[in-house]
Amino acid sequence: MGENKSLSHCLFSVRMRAATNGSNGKEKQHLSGCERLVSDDQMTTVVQNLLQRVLTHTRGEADTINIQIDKIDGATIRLVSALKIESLEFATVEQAYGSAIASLVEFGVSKTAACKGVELIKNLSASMRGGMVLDAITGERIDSFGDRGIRLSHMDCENESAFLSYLVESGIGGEKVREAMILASKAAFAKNYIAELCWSDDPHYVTGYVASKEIYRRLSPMKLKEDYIGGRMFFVKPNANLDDLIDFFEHQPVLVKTLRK
Ligand code: PML
Repeated sequence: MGENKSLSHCLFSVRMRAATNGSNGKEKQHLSGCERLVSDDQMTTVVQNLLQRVLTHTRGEADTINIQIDKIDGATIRLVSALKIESLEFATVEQAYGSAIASLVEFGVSKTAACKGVELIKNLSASMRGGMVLDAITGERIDSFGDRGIRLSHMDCENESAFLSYLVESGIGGEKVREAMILASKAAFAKNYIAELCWSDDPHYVTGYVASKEIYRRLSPMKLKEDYIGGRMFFVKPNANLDDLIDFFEHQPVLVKTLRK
């Protein structure tokens, strides 16, 4: 599982968000976001790549694109291990939900909480920008951030080519899974974390996942094509301190490493 080492050199957190601004009768809406933790010599290329991504995402045309760059002291960055990847395919969404619930129970979530979790995402009326936090035993939602949820930030892989090789060797690839794996590996390192459940808001992307402190288990299909609603939730121990969790998720810089370079 994770490690608690730090880096000697500083990095830069590059974050980009695209949104509609609510003008011309349109709804004000978050469209997409992406981020990296990179060295200064990679910054220009990374900004260009992220801009290309937010300009070509599938959720509509952006009115506003925000780019934020912050210097990160290497001594504050923690290195954590990438989760082990598994992939399961199902004939129907219902079978995938059943498997998600069984996996969550295997990871330590109660059946009640696992079922509530699936229902909560299924019944969302709009996609969430971040994740909900649920008590892993009672299934009660313990954050009060509504549709926004809690966003994970300040994370990346430690070595891009090693990380991409790790994904390819696991039979997968692409930006979505790259980002989801980094996010899930960071989240798994949080104190009092038990598991995560997620599926995408991308109408063309039907694979979702459940994760534990060790495993990233991909499940497909977790929704039907053309469905614009997705969400994410974290199941935590009943005694988890929400402020500590939010602080770790939002502010702790983390690099995810694979075993080989
Ligand atoms: C998202 O779009 O944020 C969720 C991506 C889920 C990726 C699942 C996978 O392919 O492993």
